[in-house]
Amino acid sequence: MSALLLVCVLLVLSKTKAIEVQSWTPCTDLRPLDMLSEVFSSPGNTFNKVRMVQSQGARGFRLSVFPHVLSFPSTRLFHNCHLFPEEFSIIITLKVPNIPSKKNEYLFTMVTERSKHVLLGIRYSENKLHFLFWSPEHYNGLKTKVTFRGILLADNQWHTLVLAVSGNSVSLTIDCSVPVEIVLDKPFPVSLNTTGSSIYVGSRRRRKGFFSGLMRQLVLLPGSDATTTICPNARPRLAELSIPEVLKELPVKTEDSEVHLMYPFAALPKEADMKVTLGQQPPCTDSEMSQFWIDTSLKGLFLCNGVKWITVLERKERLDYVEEYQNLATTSETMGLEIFHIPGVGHFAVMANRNNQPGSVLYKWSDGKFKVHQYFITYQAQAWKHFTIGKRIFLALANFEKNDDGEELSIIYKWNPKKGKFLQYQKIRTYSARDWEAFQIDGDTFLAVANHREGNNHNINSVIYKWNSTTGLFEINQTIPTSGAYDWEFFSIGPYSFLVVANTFNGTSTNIQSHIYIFLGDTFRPFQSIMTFGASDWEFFRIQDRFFLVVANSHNYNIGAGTQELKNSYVINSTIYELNITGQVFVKFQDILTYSAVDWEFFTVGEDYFLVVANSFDGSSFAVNSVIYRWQGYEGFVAVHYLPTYGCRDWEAFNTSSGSFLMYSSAKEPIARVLKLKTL
Ligand SMILES: *[C@@H]1O[C@H](CO)[C@@H](O)[C@H](O)[C@H]1NC(C)=O
Ligand SMILES: *[C@@H]1O[C@H](CO)[C@@H](O)[C@H](O)[C@H]1NC(C)=O
Ligand SMILES: *[C@@H]1O[C@H](CO)[C@@H](O)[C@H](O)[C@H]1NC(C)=O
Ligand SMILES: *[C@@H]1O[C@H](CO)[C@@H](O)[C@H](O)[C@H]1NC(C)=O
Ligand SMILES: *[C@@H]1O[C@H](CO)[C@@H](O)[C@H](O)[C@H]1NC(C)=O
Ligand SMILES: *[C@@H]1O[C@H](CO)[C@@H](O)[C@H](O)[C@H]1NC(C)=O
Ligand SMILES: *[C@@H]1O[C@H](CO)[C@@H](O)[C@H](O)[C@H]1NC(C)=O
Ligand SMILES: [Ca+2]
Ligand SMILES: [Ca+2]
Ligand SMILES: [Ca+2]
Repeated sequence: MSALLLVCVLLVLSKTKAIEVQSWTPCTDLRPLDMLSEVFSSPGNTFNKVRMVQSQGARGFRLSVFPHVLSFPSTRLFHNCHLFPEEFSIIITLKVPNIPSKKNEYLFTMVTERSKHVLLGIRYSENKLHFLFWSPEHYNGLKTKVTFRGILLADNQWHTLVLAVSGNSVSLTIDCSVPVEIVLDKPFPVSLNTTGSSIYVGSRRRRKGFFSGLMRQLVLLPGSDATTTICPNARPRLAELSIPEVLKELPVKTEDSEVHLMYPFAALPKEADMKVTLGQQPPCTDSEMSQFWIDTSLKGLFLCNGVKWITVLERKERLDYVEEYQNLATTSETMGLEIFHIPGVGHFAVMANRNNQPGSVLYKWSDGKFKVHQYFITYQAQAWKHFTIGKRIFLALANFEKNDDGEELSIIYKWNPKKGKFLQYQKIRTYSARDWEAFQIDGDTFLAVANHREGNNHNINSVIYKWNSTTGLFEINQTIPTSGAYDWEFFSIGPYSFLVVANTFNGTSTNIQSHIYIFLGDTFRPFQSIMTFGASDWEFFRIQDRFFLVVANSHNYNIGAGTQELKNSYVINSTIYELNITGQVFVKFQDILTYSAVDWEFFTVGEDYFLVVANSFDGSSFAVNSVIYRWQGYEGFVAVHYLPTYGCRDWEAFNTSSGSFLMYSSAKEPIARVLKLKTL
């Protein structure tokens, strides 16, 4: 027998053995078992009287229902075998206003369904806490009762208890303070059989002794003492190992901070009861307005706005909400926005301002805010593009109008590290330039300008420039005919390089083709044409091994040939395309209704992917919501946040050491806003 074969046989043998000897596998996974979540997600449970209450800055459930409703079979926790763990801890967070003397209330119990024996449980009274368990030596329902005295729980404050059991020791830790230990005569049973029992939350299966407070946490942690995990804690009274998702802090607007929310939370009472319905989707009409519904199967929380249920929280959600962080008064309305980082210097935002004087502004991020760093005289600036060549740092500016000398020039600026400023480097003749794109292919640096029109003629050439390292200047490399070009986007997939242009208008219509080019040999060649509607932006992004392009369609304007019927609409679809790799063609993936969309920005938070669209106009008003969409796999992108914006022009996402941010410019008011992404 070869050595390799021997190893295989041994592996097979030991595997067989492990299966046969059941006691080798623990009865539960050694992870926190959230009993409060379990009771709400138990199938068949119908709730209509559970209230979620927010009090002293935290939320809990008021369990005012019939006891048997708040239970679930123990097998849901102990699925491998039916023995309760020998060593464990129980973590409870609760708030009790008061309790009459002599009265006892149960926090939870494990009760056999047939004989109604309490196998294990915790109850408390005015100044005591009792831990009860069944000892197998006693056959008449006799229990061991471990009593902690001088425990004042009913003081209307949040408290977190950890009861830890190991062998002969039972210890109780309240609010992460010093544990109190009680040593038992006999150790906790090694084989407490849970077969045929259920866990009751807030009762011992009777109305008597029902828990009257708020419960926020109820967790069984098999195998260890949770205090080492959750203590010490900045908020010891709310120390948390695991709580139901819906109790986690909600984005309720508070009066004193500048938290700006996208949902109608502001009107909600802060310290008041909120009606919560669980189970199947209830109706949502005027009378359910401002009520919550917890979808226990999807573990989502929804708010009724009087018409339909709005998603407030979903289990998987990481991006929690977006809050206003900085309102930046700009000297004039702003078009394009570019954010970049200079190593060793810091983060910068440069904006294309409408007015020539004092012109466009470069801001530097310092002390957590953007502050003015440098002004540039610009002529209806449209966009900036940051790029580097080796250690050289550049900004390319697209000017839309002629300068005071009647010359129409766009400017490349270069960073001067000594002066800490950008200085003019090269002037390039452009035609109502809308955008610059910078990219590298095989070590060569290119710049592409989107020439929008010359006089009234929109059908002109846009130009690709190439860096000549001998002269240190950009020189014309290729011209490409465009129609009212608004944006260039470069992307690469594997070894292939692409450029896509957003063509807005050909002089009579916005319903025209925008083209994707592929770099083959030494030039860009047509790859694919896509029908667009006043296309103003393309954004390329990848999600795992999939490649997407999304177009911002801003305007559907067309005089029907023959009919002379005028189409003039801003509320139109913008479309996401996905590359079919075998077909080598982008195909429509998803339509998203937009309001004169002028920019898309793709960003990630943790493991989630997002798109934010700049909606700028609905046909009558510039006050329209821009929208954040989250990638939800086969469902595509789903709207998750609505952000009120005014004439929104450009979105950028960036990170600093203090977090993740979004920023947008407004073409209709002299204010740009920085939003902070709050994550769970
Ligand atoms: C637990 O009790 C059930 C029913 O009384 C019994 O069938 C089962 O064998 C017991 N399990 C253990 C591990 O003792
Ligand atoms: C770069 O500029 C020099 C000087 O004008 C010229 O001789 C050379 O051909 C240019 N190089 C390329 C690659 O065009
Ligand atoms: C454009 O650049 C490519 C790639 O560097 C080069 O091969 C080609 O000769 C250039 N064409 C012109 C017209 O300069
Ligand atoms: C512009 O596009 C429309 C629709 O594609 C077409 O009918 C029209 O002839 C084009 N006009 C010009 C000037 O190219
Ligand atoms: C947008 O696209 C959807 C789905 O393709 C379609 O049902 C809808 O009619 C489109 N809306 C407009 C305004 O084109
Ligand atoms: C991709 O293109 C190929 C070839 O045209 C086609 O057979 C295939 O069905 C396409 N796949 C998808 C997902 O559309
Ligand atoms: C910003 O940080 C988030 C969270 O760490 C990360 O997922 C994302 O990729 C970063 N984005 C950028 C633009 O660096
Ligand atoms: Ca671009
Ligand atoms: Ca974009
Ligand atoms: Ca952008």
